[in-house]
Amino acid sequence: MIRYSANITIMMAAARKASKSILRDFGELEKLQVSIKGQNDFVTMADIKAQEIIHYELSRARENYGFLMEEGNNKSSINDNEFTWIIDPIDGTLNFMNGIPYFGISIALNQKDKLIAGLVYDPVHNDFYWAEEGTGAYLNDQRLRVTNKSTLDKSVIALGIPFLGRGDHKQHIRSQEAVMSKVAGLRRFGAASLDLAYVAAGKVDGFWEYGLSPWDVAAGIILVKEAGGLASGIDNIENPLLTGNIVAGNVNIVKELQNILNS
Ligand code: 2AM
Ligand code: CA
Repeated sequence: MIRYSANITIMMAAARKASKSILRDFGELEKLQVSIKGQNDFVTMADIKAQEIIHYELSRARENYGFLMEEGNNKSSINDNEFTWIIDPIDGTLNFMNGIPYFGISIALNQKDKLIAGLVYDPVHNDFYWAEEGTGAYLNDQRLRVTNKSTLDKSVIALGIPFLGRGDHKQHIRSQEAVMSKVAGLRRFGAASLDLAYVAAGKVDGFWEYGLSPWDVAAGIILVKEAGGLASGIDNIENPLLTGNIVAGNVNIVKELQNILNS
């Protein structure tokens, strides 16, 4: 029987509360009960409501912790407080909006210059992917390990694709073409935090994406590390939490992907 720490228990409770509101809204979107015109506002409200619930629950449980969150302008930096929650209330908003059941609630806890806990909750499947520094990574109460593939040819690699003119599309096409010829398969799921949780769980062998935000990757980074993998910068020196450029997987897969992406 797994013992959940106080922090993990608080994070799970906050995510579960928020998920009630998120799933109610997802049900409306799935049943197409939201007009196309009103969809953006509806989804923005769903994001804000979920974030408010998480913010309320976490501040009630822990005083004087900072918050770095996707919605709104009240973003503190991770250097403002000893402890900072890093939150994405709905990661994979475009999927959520389109009735595609692949999105997550991402909550991480940073202490000074390191991540000490992370949770990615997949509310549709009621799956908690969570990790704590030095304790390992888990899916509900099952211990997780990244896969042990030594080469790319049998690997399934998740990726992010730039959208709406953001990012370098030409460079992405070159990278994707180079990786595509060497792997068993590429997957674009559309929620970076859950993609990283899938790496930790060994559902995919690796993941890369450029230009993400701290709340997309924070929980996933500690999940992958505690599952025995690497979550690094694409150029290997940069900190993916700060730059948003991330490659993850076991050490062999990360090295191979870095070689291709940097050449
Ligand atoms: P979000 O859903 O919280 O915005 C995947 O590429 C990542 O980019 C997701 O984690 C997603 O986080 C973010 N993203 C923002 N806008 C996007 C869009 N239009 N399409 C796909 N991903 C988007
Ligand atoms: Ca996000």
